[in-house]
Amino acid sequence: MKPSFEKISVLGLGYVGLPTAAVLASRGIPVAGVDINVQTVDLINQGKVHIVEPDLDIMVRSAVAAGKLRAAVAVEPADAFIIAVPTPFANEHKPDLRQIRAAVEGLAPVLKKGDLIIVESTSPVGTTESVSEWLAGQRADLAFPHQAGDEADVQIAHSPERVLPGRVLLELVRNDRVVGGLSARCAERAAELYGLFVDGECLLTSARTAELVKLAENAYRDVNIAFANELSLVCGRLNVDVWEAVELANRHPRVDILNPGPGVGGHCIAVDPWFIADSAPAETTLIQAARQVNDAKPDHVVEAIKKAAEAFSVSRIACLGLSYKADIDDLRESPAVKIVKSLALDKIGEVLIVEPHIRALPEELKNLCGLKLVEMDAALDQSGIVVLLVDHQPFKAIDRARLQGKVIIDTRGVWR
Ligand code: SAJ
Repeated sequence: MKPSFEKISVLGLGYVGLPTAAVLASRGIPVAGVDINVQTVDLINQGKVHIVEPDLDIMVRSAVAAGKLRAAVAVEPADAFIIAVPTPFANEHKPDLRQIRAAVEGLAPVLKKGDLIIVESTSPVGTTESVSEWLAGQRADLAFPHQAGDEADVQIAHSPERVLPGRVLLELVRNDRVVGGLSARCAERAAELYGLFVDGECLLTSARTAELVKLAENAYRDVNIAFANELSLVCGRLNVDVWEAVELANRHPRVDILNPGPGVGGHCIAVDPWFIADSAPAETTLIQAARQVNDAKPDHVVEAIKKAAEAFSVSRIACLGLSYKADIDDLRESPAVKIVKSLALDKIGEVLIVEPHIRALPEELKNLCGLKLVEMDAALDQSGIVVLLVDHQPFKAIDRARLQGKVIIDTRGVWR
């Protein structure tokens, strides 16, 4: 029997698209990856990767060597198109769907009867319907599901990615998958595609529900972290160790508070709740408050560092970690970046930054006075204040004797 998907195209070869393309290719399916970044395309075609994610390099290398994965800047015909481009927010936290629109416009000319399109990018409710409408505007010769339902020529679905950076390859295969179609047939066809590599269950629903479910998952986590962060401020005022308090409260069978930290970063949890707030501003008091609590947390850390620097007349501060969370290289929306930037702008002293996952400071930091990227030993030797911003493995392993006599500000509760 002819295989259902002879060729699959993945648009957007980033943190989600590239692993998805590699996993599909590892199942023997020819995959054409598409990205607007020529360097990314070149690197992948050499069997290399541009992101840090466990085992991804090995998988991409072997998929490219086997001839199953290729990358290009232009879209070519395929049986299925997976859109995994970023959906950031623009001014005033408005969702910016331009990259989805550009991907749709790129694939429209090569679309044919029987094709499947899956939007995996995290999207405001209604985006998948818009995709169908945009396509109809470009391809009047085809019938789309918002017009023709189950009788459409092309199937369109939304299946949000739910993988945790650092565990992407594992979670891509193991996690259950919410698959929302613009029609029942769309959802079934998309589930058929995920059947190629997902061991978890495919849970079929409508596209609108799938869109909201993804946003709700991340908003739920954001609200829980905001609670923990607020508690950390309360504990600071009342002189209670917040980590001990959380640990003890979590021994209650129905309490599960997440960990306080320096703030919430990344391209998902710090962004997605705003997509709900933008669609339903009057109904999202709690979701918006959580965003504000988490966004304000870096300022509290900066204040604590300033106070310590003043109290102990320290002029050199070690800041350990820049990424948005442990053991990855991703600096997007990172609270650690915000904190060192404020320290530099406020001229608190010399800031020695340690980030084992990067080779140079990012654009927004590199021209600021007083910031230096250094090795861990140099930072620890030379600084009077040590601020732990990210709980990377090498920082957890620091011999506590190295920290003696220094002022410690541990935003992750690692050195308790
Ligand atoms: N954080 C805390 N305290 C915690 C947990 C996290 O301060 O107890 C901070 C982290 O340090 C980081 C931020 O929150 O700055 C987000 O990290 P994360 O590990 O919670 O989540 P992400 O953004 O890496 O991935 C999330 C995941 N969503 C959920 O767990 C509901 C992932 O499954 C999604 O696929 C991903 O968002 C996404 O792409 O949407």
